[in-house]
Amino acid sequence: MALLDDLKQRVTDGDAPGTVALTKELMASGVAPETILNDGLIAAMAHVGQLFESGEYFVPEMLVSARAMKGALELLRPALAAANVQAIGKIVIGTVQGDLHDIGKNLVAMMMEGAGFEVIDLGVDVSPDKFINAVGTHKPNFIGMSALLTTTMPKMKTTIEALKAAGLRDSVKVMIGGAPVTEKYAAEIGADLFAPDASSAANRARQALVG
Ligand code: B12
Repeated sequence: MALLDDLKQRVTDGDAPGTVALTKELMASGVAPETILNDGLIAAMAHVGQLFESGEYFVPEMLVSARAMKGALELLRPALAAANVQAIGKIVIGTVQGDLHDIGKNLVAMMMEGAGFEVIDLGVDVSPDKFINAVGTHKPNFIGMSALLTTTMPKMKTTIEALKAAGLRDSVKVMIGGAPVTEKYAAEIGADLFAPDASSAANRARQALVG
């Protein structure tokens, strides 16, 4: 679709006002929010990643693209997270220590909300201690950890170890994700659940809860 291609281009160019305007136009013309998200915004960020890998883009370009995407996500948020009357469970979510990537984590949070979860978002660069404290305070069913860097992935394991040391490991299910994270890695570090994307994250969490 021409408008979706246009949207991808705006995100790639880091044109925030253009991205927001086109997202509005697509929504008004009845395109499903999931289509705008997957075929427009996420596809564009994958392309930005390739441009970074090939040396055409540097950090500032990635950043302006990310900002453009965030603006559009705010618009899609209500449509993606349709109102649910009563929370079916609670999740504490955050990006692990040393890692500032939050677009994927925010999407997971949104889809969780849409699936009826109460979401406590700790933000980025979340230390194991901060996760532990939040588990103690909020008593969630799940803790969700996101990592986008191979160098920060080990913090997921550190956090699981810290949960064990605090005697809290059995009180929560640990769910992990992020581009470099795999099902195999989840098994290796003793996480309970892995999901490759935001919608399957919400589905798997709901399934784990209701069976
Ligand atoms: C945007 C971006 C940035 C932005 C982040 C802005 C922001 N607010 O998030 C900025 C410019 C800040 C940035 C900085 C850096 N980045 Co960067 N960045 C990216 C980029 C282009 C896109 C990431 C993204 O948002 N993708 C879109 C979202 C929707 O996808 P996602 O995050 O994977 O999330 C989905 C799933 O993984 C899953 N998921 C995510 N989290 C969770 C959590 C749970 C619980 C579950 C179940 C599922 C789940 O669901 C999500 C939705 O479907 C990627 C390239 C790429 N292809 O990933 C590089 C990339 C991740 N960055 C990279 C690098 C190297 C860096 C820097 C080190 C660069 C530098 N030299 O400074 C810094 C590190 C800063 C830091 N300390 O964190 C590398 C990492 C390489 C590696 N192997 O570790 C990548 C892969 C680029 C590359 N190809 O080299 N980056």
